[in-house]
Amino acid sequence: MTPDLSSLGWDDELDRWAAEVEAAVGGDGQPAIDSFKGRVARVSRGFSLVFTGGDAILAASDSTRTRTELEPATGDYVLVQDSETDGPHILDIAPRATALTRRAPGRVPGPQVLATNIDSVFVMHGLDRPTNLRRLERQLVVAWESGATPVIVLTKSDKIPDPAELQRTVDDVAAIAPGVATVTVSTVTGNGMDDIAARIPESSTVALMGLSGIGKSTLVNLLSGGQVQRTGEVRAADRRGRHTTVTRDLIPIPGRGHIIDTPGIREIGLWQAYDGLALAFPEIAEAAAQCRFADCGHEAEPGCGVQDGLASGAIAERRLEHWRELMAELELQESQLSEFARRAESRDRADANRRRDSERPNRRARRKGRRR
Ligand SMILES: Nc1nc2c(ncn2[C@@H]2O[C@H](COP(=O)(O)OP(=O)(O)OP(=O)(O)O)[C@@H](O)[C@H]2O)c(=O)[nH]1
Ligand SMILES: [Mg+2]
Ligand SMILES: [Zn+2]
Repeated sequence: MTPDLSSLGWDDELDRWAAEVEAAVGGDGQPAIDSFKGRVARVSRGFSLVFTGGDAILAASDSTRTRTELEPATGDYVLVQDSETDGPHILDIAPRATALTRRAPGRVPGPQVLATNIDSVFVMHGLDRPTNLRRLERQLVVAWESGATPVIVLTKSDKIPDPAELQRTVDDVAAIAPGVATVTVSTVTGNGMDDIAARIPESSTVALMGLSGIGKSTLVNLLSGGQVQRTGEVRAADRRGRHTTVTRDLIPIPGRGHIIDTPGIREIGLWQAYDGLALAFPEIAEAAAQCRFADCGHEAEPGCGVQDGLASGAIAERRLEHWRELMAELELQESQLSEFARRAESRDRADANRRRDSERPNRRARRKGRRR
């Protein structure tokens, strides 16, 4: 049995969406189809595991029978249609309230959706390794861009037994995360577990993000009260995890909401995350809004709010440098995208020309034939 639909977050709005889809498919307002409402709990090899409130079902999502261009992602609300001949398939995916998206690995710029319909993102860092503020800032950009609320979770707090040292680390991290709560947790001592649980209210969904080996799945197991996720040792030599989790899984937390556990990602690529960048660096975004020129480069222009912020100490030099780098990454992506679009367009045009050219001899042949 899977959690009931309302605890999976299914609400009236989704009911209305489902009714519209069924009416459109059935025609004449007749829901002529046999369909289930559900939520995608895992995607693997072209199949989605769907929680329906009753049994979990495996549904295919192929382009011919699905009414949407989207590929299902863990967290999606879906309608599944059953067919006697081919078995269940995903009929449609509901509009996503939020989506955690990164740039897909590879040369061609494109998005990869990691988790959808989430209320918050736990941006996680393990206290068994040095703090990397730049990595946290990058992760926060991605988390904010999702539309959900980021929370920084520092795991393995038992690794820093000295309370003063632990507090210093928390303060350092909190300083680069304006407006974001920072919490510590240990699955060994139980520190912070109540706080974490309180951040997963009933029928809400939290996505986990962070390096391999920092204890994401261990936390999920402890909260869910079972060994639902496999966990792995960290190599002592370089503290690297072993990429134990390989799929993105929606896991019910009894009496609470759901967690989407994810595989560790070393360097997360940004995907069109201008809003996320502004939210992760609010002091810079606010200062830039004060600049005299809309296209201010924040270098030596007169009336630059960002330079004023640097002078007053409201903006830290290091933060501004990183913000510039991330902004440059987004702008490069944008130019790559238009370059790819331009190339695709000229390819299409060349194809069309070739088709026309190859038709020409036939036309000529036909004309010749008529003349004869
Ligand atoms: N000391 C300490 N070790 C922990 C804690 N939480 C988890 N670990 C250990 O950290 C190692 C990695 O844990 P996992 O839960 O598999 O890590 P993960 O983040 O899910 O890793 P991936 O699935 O590879 O992304 C395991 O050996 C855990 O026992 C903690 O609070 N304190
Ligand atoms: Mg894991
Ligand atoms: Zn400026």
